[in-house]
Amino acid sequence: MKLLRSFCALAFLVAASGAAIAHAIVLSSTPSADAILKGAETAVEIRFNSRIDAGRSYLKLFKIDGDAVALPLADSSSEDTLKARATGLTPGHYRLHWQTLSPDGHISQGDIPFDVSR
Ligand SMILES: [Cu+2]
Repeated sequence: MKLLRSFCALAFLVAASGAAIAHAIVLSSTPSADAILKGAETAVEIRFNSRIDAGRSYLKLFKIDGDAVALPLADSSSEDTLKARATGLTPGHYRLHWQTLSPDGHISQGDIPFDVSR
């Protein structure tokens, strides 16, 4: 038990000292959190504070009380941005779920809620 505890402390120290290659944090997003959109389509773009591994990242769009909408990643010209296009949107509440792998080997994930209005 003592060994396990000191291992965790070491892992924490290693993680803390790796702050220069920190895991991905969202700097900005389209749609922005709690945005209210109109129309059936929107560009999706999430920019992170660091380079991300797009091949090990994904976006999923869920409609609250509805079906998940597949959201294939589009080619992004910059290494810190995930891009996609959401189509077939109908009015309601949505949750954009993102997951990505950053250079420090950490998986980060989060949700961006938004609404589509009539
Ligand atoms: Cu990290």
